[in-house]
Amino acid sequence: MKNLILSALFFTSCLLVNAQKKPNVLFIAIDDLNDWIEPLGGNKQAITPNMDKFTKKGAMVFNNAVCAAPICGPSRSAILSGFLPSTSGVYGNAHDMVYSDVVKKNATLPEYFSKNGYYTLSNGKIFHKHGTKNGLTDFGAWAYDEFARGRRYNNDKARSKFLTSSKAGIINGQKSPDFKDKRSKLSWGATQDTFEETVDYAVADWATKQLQRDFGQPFFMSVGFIKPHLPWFVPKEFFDMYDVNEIEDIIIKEDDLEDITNAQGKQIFKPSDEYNWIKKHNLGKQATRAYLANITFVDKCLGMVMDALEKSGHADNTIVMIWGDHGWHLGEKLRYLKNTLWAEAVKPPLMVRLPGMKKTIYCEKPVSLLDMYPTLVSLCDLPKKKNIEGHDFSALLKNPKAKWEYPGVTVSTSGTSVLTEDFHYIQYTSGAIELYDVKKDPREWDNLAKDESYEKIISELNKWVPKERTKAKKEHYKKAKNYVDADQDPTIKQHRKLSELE
Ligand SMILES: [Ca+2]
Repeated sequence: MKNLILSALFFTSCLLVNAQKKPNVLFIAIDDLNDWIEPLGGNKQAITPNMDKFTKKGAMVFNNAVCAAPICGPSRSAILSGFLPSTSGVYGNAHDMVYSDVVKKNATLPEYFSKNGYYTLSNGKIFHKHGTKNGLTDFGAWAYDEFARGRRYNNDKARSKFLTSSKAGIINGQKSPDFKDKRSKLSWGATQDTFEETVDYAVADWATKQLQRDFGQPFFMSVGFIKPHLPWFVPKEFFDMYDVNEIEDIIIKEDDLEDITNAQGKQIFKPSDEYNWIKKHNLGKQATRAYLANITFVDKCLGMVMDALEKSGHADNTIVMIWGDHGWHLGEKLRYLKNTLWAEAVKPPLMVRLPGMKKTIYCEKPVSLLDMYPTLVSLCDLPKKKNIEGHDFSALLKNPKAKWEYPGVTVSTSGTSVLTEDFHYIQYTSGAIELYDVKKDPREWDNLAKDESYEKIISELNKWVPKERTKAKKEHYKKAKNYVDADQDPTIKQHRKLSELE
């Protein structure tokens, strides 16, 4: 009998050891971060020592990663649901993924990990907004076993002092009378806050504490930073790291938009209001410096989390994925902000560390953030998730030159972008197209779409453009907004039972 008990104990402990062998996942989102980081070199002046340290210690950096959508809500909805906007109908920030027909039936990424033996927890912005709870924005609390609601979103005290009447065009506390578009949040300045008083510090601090826990099972931890999202207000120390007079000008081709025309030959894009405003007041260097200061700030937050991981007992058994939800224009294509199908907006950073990686490895293959879901499922040896649309890139993590037959596809309300290692093709729903030879023309200045010698290439790339576009459900978003508390929304709480999700 004693032997039987001992055998049973031995068997149980073996099971536990096996269960513990599954790697943990640390899933880190950085809002509106483009390639201005040391590992990607998009702006050589960027000071990001922690991202540099992270990759040099061992990580794969994807030079040609794309987002599934070039704006926060739909990009994150695609990453977490596993469906392109054209399938889910989530194209804009006003479309809540929980009302999408396919999302209703399928487990999101954290829910799938929860269903398969992981403890899931989150803080900060990972999902886009899904209602509020006690006045705090609810970034997908319903999808996690544990969700930490930190400080109020956008509560920096100096910022609230600056932004009393309007968020538009405020520079260092002074509102520009020439900036008419009140919808824009393009504004910046150094705050009097200490680093420890910021929202992102609170999220990083939370993560450092969680990493000291023993969960008794593998964990899936999401950490979402809101910088460098607008408005660009961070503590003064980060602005002080960049001398505005030393900031290099962004290289811009003033007639860049003239070769993007419709069937009648009419130019379809104009310089944006923000671009004209910055140009008129000669604020280009200031804007660049502000974005850089915000990146250096978030890099410090990231460093806190990575240092805590190193010191924890989890470092040797944790997969780290760091991603931006889309890119950002700072003058290129004569505009600021995001939500375009050009390279600046569709190419976010993606860096992945697997335990055992010892150096920076670059991969040129055009993977999508949509691919993170099936890749993590594969790396953690969970049952293959059915239905979702991304592709498992775990083979690339072992060999960056492994076979990869997919282009990076990005879908927006206005069209589709298809990126390969050689070409960038854009097809607008209006019918206008663009084609760039990214090896010869990395700034994507010369649109080759009307050159007949590229007809065959265009027809090949065209095959990747989704032919059907599921319609967005705007009416459902209005309904969601009427619920003050996310817990009271029956679509979210009562209808999302893990056992009923595929
Ligand atoms: Ca051009």
